[in-house]
Amino acid sequence: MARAILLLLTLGLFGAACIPLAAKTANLGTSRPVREYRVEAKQFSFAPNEIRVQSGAQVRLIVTSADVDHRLAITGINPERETVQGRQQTLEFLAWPPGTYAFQCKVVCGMNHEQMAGTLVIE
Ligand SMILES: [Cu+2]
Repeated sequence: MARAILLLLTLGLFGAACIPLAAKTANLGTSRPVREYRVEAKQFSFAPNEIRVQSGAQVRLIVTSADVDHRLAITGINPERETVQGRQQTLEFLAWPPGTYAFQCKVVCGMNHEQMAGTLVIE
């Protein structure tokens, strides 16, 4: 009996833990128009350094470099997609939840690399 109760409790907790993940996956599965933004990276800034997007939008950032390799990474947004391909990087993500997110360059690209930062605002 105790085993059965423990099993039910475990299954219940696992199921509750899966609900937010299932909701997030369901959002990603819908087809939305992609909003594309272009960002130019060069020593030692991003242009624009503030990007405003609508919450719920599917966003594609196309980052190009005017000089050396850079890598734009947005804290809290799809960190697994922080990759660099030559001198162009494409980041695609669902703009959710609303808030202000910092982004920065993750490649040490010169003396003032630390200044390469900006803000993504999901409105
Ligand atoms: Cu850099």
